[in-house]
Amino acid sequence: MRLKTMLLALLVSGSILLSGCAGFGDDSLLHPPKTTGKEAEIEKLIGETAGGGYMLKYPRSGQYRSAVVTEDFNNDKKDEAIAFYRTGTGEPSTHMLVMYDNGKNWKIAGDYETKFTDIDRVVFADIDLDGLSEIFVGFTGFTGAINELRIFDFSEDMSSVSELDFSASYSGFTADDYDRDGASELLTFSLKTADTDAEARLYDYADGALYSLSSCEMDPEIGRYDNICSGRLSDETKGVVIDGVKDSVYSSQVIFYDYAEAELRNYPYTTSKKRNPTVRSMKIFSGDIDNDDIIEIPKAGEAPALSTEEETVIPVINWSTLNSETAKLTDDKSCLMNPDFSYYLTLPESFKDTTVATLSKDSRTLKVYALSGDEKGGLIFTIKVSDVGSAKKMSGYKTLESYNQYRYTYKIDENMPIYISDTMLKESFSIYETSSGTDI
Ligand SMILES: [Ca+2]
Ligand SMILES: [Ca+2]
Ligand SMILES: [Ca+2]
Ligand SMILES: [Ca+2]
Repeated sequence: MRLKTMLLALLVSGSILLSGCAGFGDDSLLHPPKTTGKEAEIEKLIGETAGGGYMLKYPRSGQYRSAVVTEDFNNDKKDEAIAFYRTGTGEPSTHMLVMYDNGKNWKIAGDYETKFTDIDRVVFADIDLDGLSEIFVGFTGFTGAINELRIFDFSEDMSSVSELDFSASYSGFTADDYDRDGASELLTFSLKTADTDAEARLYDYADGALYSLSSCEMDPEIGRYDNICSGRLSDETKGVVIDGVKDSVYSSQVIFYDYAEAELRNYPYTTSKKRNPTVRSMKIFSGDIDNDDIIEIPKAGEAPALSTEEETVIPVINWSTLNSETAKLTDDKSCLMNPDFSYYLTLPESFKDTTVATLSKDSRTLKVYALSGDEKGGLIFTIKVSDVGSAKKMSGYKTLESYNQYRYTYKIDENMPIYISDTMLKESFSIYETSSGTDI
């Protein structure tokens, strides 16, 4: 079984999926290639408005990565368009141009100008429940150190756009219905800096303005958020899982609105005084690994401390889901992960607590041994990754799969102390798409 969908699912699971989104390709040119129809009209309007040289700007993160996003915001079967560009002449500035189709021509609904040099991300969500998505734009500088969020709203006839009286600095943000009232809320996250506390904050909307509904502490030790995954944590609860890193050690924080207590919570940081059970040295990110629309969080099992020079003992990764009532993680699926070569093995029941796995220094060889007390016992099987086309003989190894430039092979030891068949091993093996550590 090949699970290509695993990280694809991870990458989109947090996004608010609006249909009909389209981009203009990946060029970042002063003068994009001439196009036809709607795109040409939009392009012409951008050119006329920018006047002279301009450079399209592409959001760095998030679901929408195009410099021009077309989307039907008010469901009237006509798209509206949002374009980002930077002027190259005089005092440089970044523009967000919002355009609408009045039935005859494309017109400007708004031209927002800022000194920020780049766009971090764009999110669309309906926070006032009028059926029309608001535009959430995160602006950022060259270094990406400062991100500032602004929100824009179309007028009812789509002919103008106004900015809400709101701004927030953030390290990450998402929008979804986190409190089960049908409307989206805004959720922002901040890393600890000299000026800011590490916190998550949920903003709700009332009487034309956003207000802070609830906030919770986040782990101030975390230096970077590598993966932000917004979506369903359980059947009832939506939330966000944030995988962060500090000194090459990864951990997850699960932010959700506690419906009963009416407050934002962070599992495990503010709900448990114990060590974060999601701490792991392997670069593995949370995501919906089994496509059931619920986010799983990787929890590293305890690996026996064996003295091995050539090999590193790797822990079993228990993919878990949050029970928001008890604020505990429930283990769903136990795997051995090899993130360097994007595969995992689902362990048979008979291997739990009876085996230990190691990876070679170059991660190409994974070995599973029986546990003998606290020591490494007999070898059960080996998985080796070689380059496709490599002339090196892999004596005794059988092929599991070839994928991209790699061939995945295995050898079951003839003296295996715990039984595994070729079929069992093949069925337990899955390849997944490599994650680059992008957030949603
Ligand atoms: Ca429309
Ligand atoms: Ca709205
Ligand atoms: Ca809501
Ligand atoms: Ca899932």
